[in-house]
Formats: sequence, structure tokens, C-alpha cells
Amino acid sequence: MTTWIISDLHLSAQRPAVTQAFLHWLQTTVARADALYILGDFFEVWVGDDVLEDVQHGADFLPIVQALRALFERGVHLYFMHGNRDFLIGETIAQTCGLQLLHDPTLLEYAGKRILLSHGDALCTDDVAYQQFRVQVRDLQWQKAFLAQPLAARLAFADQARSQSAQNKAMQTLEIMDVNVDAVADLIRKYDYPEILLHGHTHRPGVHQLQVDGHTCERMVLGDWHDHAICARLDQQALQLIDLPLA
Ligand code: LP5
Ligand code: MN
Repeated sequence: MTTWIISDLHLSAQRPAVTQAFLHWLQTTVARADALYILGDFFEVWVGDDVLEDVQHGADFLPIVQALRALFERGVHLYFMHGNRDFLIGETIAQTCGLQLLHDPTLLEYAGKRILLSHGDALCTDDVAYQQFRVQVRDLQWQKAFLAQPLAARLAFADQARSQSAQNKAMQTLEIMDVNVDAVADLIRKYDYPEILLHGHTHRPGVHQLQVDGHTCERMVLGDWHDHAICARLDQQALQLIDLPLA
């Protein structure tokens, strides 16, 4: 049996080719798998589940919802962890798609291996401005107040946040926006030294070997989706990064 793990698709109506490639991959590959884990930033932005009912925007998401639902009904297990773009994914869309929401981080035990799954943004502790933003928007009271605003206002806030983020990023170094080694070590220690930490967010795919308190651990990083995608495939033998051509 096979499990696929993906993140950072950034699906949006502005990039229909990525959505088409994803839908094709679901039907041809994931349909034959046991499980799919989506580790956040599945959508470019998500401002609340009521977008599905919106006359103007709902239709953009319908094929994605229907494709996930079809897999769920075939018996494929579907899991979703929030990213920094779609932390407002709620139970409504999750249940409609057949997705089970996961805490960040989640420990997956498979074929004798312990794999710690995370979106990855919480590990970027050198990025102080981002961590402040994260504390604010992950606060349930803040979310309640945000979700109480009209959809058009939420979309406008999301647009503003996106442009401010793009400006910020242009002035930051890649090192500041990457994971912090001490935050990684602390997390590995806290979860009793899993063999693998698997995350996305940084868009810097790769495999890094590290030692924490004498324990060997691999940090595997997923890639974002554009003309190809770096995702992970897990079976009884191994967990491997796979480069999927999407074009
Ligand atoms: O996402 P990415 O890759 O560009 O950058 C992230 C960090 N930025 C973010 C912000 C998101 O991109 C914004 C979109 C989220 C939409 C969610 C729903 C609506 C919420 C609306 C909130 C008001 O996550 C970026 C990191 C980078 O990853 C690398 O780790 O550096 O962080 C920043 O740039 C830090 C900034 O401080 C974030 C500032 C957002 C500003 C929000 C205020 C805008 C509203 C103004 C209203 C008057
Ligand atoms: Mn992210």
C-alpha cells in the first residue's frame, strides 16, 4: 500500500494548470493509494469555508472538492494539516471533502518508522515578524472576529496580507526564512527522536541528515507545485521524495 504526502500546492483560480495537473494526479495515482496527507498551503489563500457557497468564488473550488470526495468514497484516507495560507480551513470543507484535520505536528507511525509531519512555518523562528503574525492569526478569538466579517472584506484583507508578505520577503534573507536548527532539534527531542521530520513551507526541497542528542534524524522537505512538484511517497520499504512532472 502507498501513502502520498504533499504540501504547498497553492491552488488558485489564477493557476488553472496546477489545479488540472493535481486533479489528474489524484485520478491516476492517488486513486490507487491507501492515503493522502496534505501538509498545508493547499490553497493560495483560504478566508473561510463559506467561500464554497459564494456565487462568484465557490465554483473555482468545486472540482477540487468533488475529486477529493470521490477518493474518500473509494476508501482513500485523506488528511489535512493547516499551512500559513489556509489555516482557516474548517470542519465544513473538511467534512465535505472527506478530509481528517491533523494537528501540527502529527506523528505518523508506519512500517516501523516514526515520521513527524509538520507544515514547517512554526520552525522558522528567526523570522520574528512572521511568528508574531502567526500568533495573532492562530488565536481562536481573532479567527472568530475575522470570520464574522463579510467575505469581500476578508478577501481584501488577504490581498493586503499577501502584498505585505511579498514585500517583507523581498527584504529578508533565505536563511532567516528557513527553519531554525535549534527549533528543529527541540521538536525532534519533544517527540522522542523520530527517524524522520517531514515538512514543507520553505519551498527548499531536500533531505538533510542531522544528529540530535546522539540520535540520527532525517529532515525531509517537500517542494511547492509549479511545472513540477516534489512530494513524498511512503510504502513498506521506504519514504522517498519524488519529483512529479506536472506539465
Ligand atoms: O506566504 P508567503 O510564502 O508569502 O510568506 C510566508 C509569511 N507570510 C504569511 C502571510 C500570508 O502570505 C498572507 C496570506 C494569508 C491569507 C490567510 C487568510 C486571511 C488572513 C488575513 C490576515 C489579515 O504567512 C512570511 C514569511 C514567509 O512565509 C517565509 O516563512 O516570511 O511572513 C511575513 O512576511 C511576515 C509578515 O509580517 C506577514 C504580514 C502580513 C500582514 C498582515 C496585515 C494585512 C492586513 C492589513 C489590514 C489593514
Ligand atoms: Mn507555507
